Amino acid sequence: MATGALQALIFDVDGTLADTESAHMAAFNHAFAEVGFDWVWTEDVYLGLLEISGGKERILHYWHQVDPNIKALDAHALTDQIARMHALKTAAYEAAVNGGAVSLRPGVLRLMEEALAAGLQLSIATTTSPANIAALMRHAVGPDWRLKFSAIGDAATAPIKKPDPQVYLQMLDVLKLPPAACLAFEDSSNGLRAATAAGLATIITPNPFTAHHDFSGALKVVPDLSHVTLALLCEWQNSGRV
Ligand code: XBP
Ligand code: MG
Repeated sequence: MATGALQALIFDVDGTLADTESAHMAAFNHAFAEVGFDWVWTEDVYLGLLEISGGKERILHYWHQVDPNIKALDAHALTDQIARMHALKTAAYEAAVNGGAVSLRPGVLRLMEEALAAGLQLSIATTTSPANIAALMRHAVGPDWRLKFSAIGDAATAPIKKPDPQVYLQMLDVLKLPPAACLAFEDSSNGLRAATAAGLATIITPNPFTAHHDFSGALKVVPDLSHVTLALLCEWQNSGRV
């Protein structure tokens, strides 16, 4: 049983379920120090780098920006070095999350529980690594967090990152639902473009790292989900159809 036409909610992770990017930024900087690189990503630098989805992709993008000699590096050695840095970063991020550095944004857990109680399906569509999702959800929801989700798409399932719609198209396929029966929740313009390209109406909850992004085409932009109920989502979804 679901509420009228709305049958599933599909959530982005970073910046939507939780304000994670400060913890990601700190973890990147930890990894750079671990490998002896004198790189330090400040908030200003990271704000710009967030235009690039995916941690490994972001490191490579930055490396091209700061080191003209990168072209001379052996491609395999470069890939290995980035993989090593990203593994150190992911371990540091997990430790930070397990230490309580990140909590779910207002209204997220209540809306999820309300949706499940009404018979809707829940899904996750993110560009982040599976280990990061598990750390966040285990800490915020508990060891059985996966039982709440019918479909989980991430960097391992969808290597073509947002704004490409791959991860959202995967989720619609697994949910066996048309886009019109779902709503997506995002925080960034890359995320909005990915969800929209998959045909999904999208609710945006900006955060300090994405407040300047262009959210035209979103169904709704709200500060957070603290006042968003299932009834309101159905109202917005129906108004979006008009
Ligand atoms: C946002 C991202 C991720 C994170 C870092 O993901 O772009 O890359 O910044 O995570 P989302 P990784 O789609 O959830 O907003 O280092 O694991 O890539
Ligand atoms: Mg996001």
